[in-house]
Amino acid sequence: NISDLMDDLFEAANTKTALFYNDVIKGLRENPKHLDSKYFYDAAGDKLFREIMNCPEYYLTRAELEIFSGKTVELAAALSRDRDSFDLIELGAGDATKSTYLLKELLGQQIDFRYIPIDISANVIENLNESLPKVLPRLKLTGLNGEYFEMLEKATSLSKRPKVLLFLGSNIGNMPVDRVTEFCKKLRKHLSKGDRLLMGMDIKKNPKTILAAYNDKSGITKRFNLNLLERINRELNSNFIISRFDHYATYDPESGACKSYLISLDNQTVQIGEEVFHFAENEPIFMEISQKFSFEQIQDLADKSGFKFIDQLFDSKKWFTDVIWSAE
Ligand code: AVJ
Repeated sequence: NISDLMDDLFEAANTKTALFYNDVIKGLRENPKHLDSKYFYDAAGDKLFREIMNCPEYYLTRAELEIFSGKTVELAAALSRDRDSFDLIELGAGDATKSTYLLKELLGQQIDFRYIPIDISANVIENLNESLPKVLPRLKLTGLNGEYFEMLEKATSLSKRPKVLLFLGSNIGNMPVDRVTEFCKKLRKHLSKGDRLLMGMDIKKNPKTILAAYNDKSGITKRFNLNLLERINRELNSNFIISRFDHYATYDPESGACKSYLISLDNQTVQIGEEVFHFAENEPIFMEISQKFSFEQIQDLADKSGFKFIDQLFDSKKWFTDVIWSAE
């Protein structure tokens, strides 16, 4: 009945808010303070990220789009070779602009597959359920809203067909570099031998090009970062004064780590629920890492996490790569 359904919905929403609250409190109690970049993506954050993708400095999306629009046939071949049917599972699907090229090509070739986009944003999945059937009426589609591995297990419980995992947009770069191998090993564990992984990775390049992508002139990346403080204000009953924080991005060409921080512009206290936090003048909150990879690092990652190299595609500038690996 309706009232039970409402109770369930409220409970789910409350659990989500409680997890968000706990992560925020925990991160801000630590030294150095940090917040988890997975919380960037509420409705406002999704919109700001779409604006980032249109920034002239943010080359990543355009480079990967060039691969997906220009090398669709090669991609489709590498993924569908030697199999009759499969599930095409996308981690962090976003608006699926890039994958839509691939979906169209696979449908055109009459290949038997189901598209299973997974996204942490409920918003994103609702939009895909709405928009994809309009452009691709023959597409078999099951959207899943939640955390990658929980939803990956759910996808496995729904079907036993071979899997192709898409993990695009250099989302892998959002993990601390020491956890990237662990993450790929975990992906491997959720796959069977011969299943495939198509992963978008940003390549080390001129440090100025990289830094500019995370420090755009129009200040959208700054608003994107500050939106997390606004989201905390909106959802967790807090009183951040947004103008008292500034965005700071760095890139270390040695390690390939591009990091962003919010810097407290003065001595201040902020109340979040029952908790009070002190921010010293110039104290940073670490917000996000966007790791860049060398070719050696990429091959090393495949070897260490149980994958075999199948193919690798590039944009014309060789700034970005989509690697295709097979589970060993
Ligand atoms: C969505 C994780 C790929 O790290 O490049 C863009 C997020 N942050 N600008 C990235 C982001 C700031 C983006 N990823």
